[in-house]
Amino acid sequence: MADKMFCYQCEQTAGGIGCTRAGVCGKSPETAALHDLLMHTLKGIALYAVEGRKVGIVDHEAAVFTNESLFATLTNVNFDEDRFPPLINKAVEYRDKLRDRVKAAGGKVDFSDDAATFKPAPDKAGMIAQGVTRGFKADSDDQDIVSLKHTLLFGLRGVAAYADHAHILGKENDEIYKFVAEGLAATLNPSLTLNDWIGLVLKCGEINLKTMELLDAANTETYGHPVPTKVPLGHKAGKAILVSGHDLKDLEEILKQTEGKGIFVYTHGEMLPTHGYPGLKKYPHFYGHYGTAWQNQKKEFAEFPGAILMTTNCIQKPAESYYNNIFSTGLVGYPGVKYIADKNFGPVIDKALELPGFTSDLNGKEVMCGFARNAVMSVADKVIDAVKSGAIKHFFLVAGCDGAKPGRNYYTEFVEKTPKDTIVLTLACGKFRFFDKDLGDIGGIPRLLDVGQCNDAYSAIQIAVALAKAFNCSVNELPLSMILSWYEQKAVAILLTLFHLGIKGIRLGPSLPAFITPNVLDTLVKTFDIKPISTPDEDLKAILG
Ligand code: SF4
Ligand code: SF3
Repeated sequence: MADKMFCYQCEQTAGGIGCTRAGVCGKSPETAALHDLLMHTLKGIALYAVEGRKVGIVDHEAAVFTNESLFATLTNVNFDEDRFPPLINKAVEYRDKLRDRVKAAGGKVDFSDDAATFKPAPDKAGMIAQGVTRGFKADSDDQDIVSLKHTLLFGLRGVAAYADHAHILGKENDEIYKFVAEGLAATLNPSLTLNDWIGLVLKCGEINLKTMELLDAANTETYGHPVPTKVPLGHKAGKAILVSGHDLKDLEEILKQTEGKGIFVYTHGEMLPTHGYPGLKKYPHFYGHYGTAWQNQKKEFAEFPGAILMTTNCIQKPAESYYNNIFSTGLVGYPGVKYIADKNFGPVIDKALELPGFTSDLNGKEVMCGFARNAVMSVADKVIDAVKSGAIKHFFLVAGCDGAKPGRNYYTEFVEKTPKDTIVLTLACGKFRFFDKDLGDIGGIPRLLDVGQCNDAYSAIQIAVALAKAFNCSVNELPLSMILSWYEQKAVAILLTLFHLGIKGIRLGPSLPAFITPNVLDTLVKTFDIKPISTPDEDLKAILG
């Protein structure tokens, strides 16, 4: 049977090769085709954006639009096919306007690439047909080049996501826009060599570091530096709203708009670390955390007695029982899920008031969050002394995405088995495999430190850099091992940043990306000593000796 689509951007891709009938994530072939056509059009914009800069033309709006559109095609963000035709038309409009400006300024515009010239079909069905022939399978050169090209494209989706978060909080860096355009345009250049591609992929890691630094500044300048904070996992009797995803501004809006309404606000998934921000934790009705990682949402959301808001990834097809209670905003979309475009969350609030809410208090467990770079560095002397005295023997960064595969139990077991004289730093939704475990402390320093969301990877990097500085060595020489889990494209961007920083010996799981060819993997192994995870016992033995 002919393939209906091709997507292999995430860890759960079908058979470890590619989704060809429908996405394991639930993405339909039609939505996949529209994602592909939008991506294709963004490459067209990029060609003119790169040429425009040579003649002094920078289209800021088109650059912001490009990042938003890239974010919309990230795994588990937008499954709503009706949202894409307007985006594709808008992209073509940006492309053609930019072409005319570049032409008027004397720049090069005579591109014959289809991405630079194609005309969108007048309707959704026609666009789907156009997208089918313009997807990832259309790249047909050397397989290793295709592998690196797609690594770049997926890395750019991650960069775009982080840049979009920063932009929402008013922080931008033109260098990011410039590179996103250069990277997208490069994918249309058939004369680039394998070495050029390796350079571009590493440069993507460098730009992602700058992007994450920008996002860190956006978050901390807006909401203050996170402080260690106890977060209840129970609930309060009363009406309830659950906020999921990664967007701090949306959460703040919900908190503001629910003030005095008798509604408690709970976090879900990657929103857990937001409890540590002074600018958010000040709201008395910002109560606790509910549920675990994204892949458990069908069960957990069905049991939540209030309204639910998805601000970014990862949304899954809602079950009938809560279809009417879930809302999306920003770039998130799911067919039939009510979309809030204007950040007036009145409909979410009305729904929360209409639903029963929790009928009694539940004093459940508590977990700690807020160990971002500022909090950890404020006790740096204590940490350094503990390392010098031998009280802390090793640090593990067990970080990254969660997912549905049973093999992800590795991370739970790994953390459970870490010796008592070691510290576990964690970030992103993979932490839900072990976030509520009581690992104790070492001289008052908790053994499990939650650095934040995947969006806070910069914070973990800064902690590692500070430790290396204190011990006058490189990060690779620290008693620090990185045990990473990946799922979507933000994790790809972070991995490229770690390569850019020259970090060696990363253990990656639960499986390696399908878009990495054996030759590219071989280069990564030789250069960065990257390894797949094996078993917790074997890996701990290999690390600790
Ligand atoms: Fe498949 Fe992942 Fe693509 Fe979804 S995002 S279609 S699961 S590869
Ligand atoms: Fe998780 Fe989707 Fe990647 Fe932010 S919420 S880490 S998977």
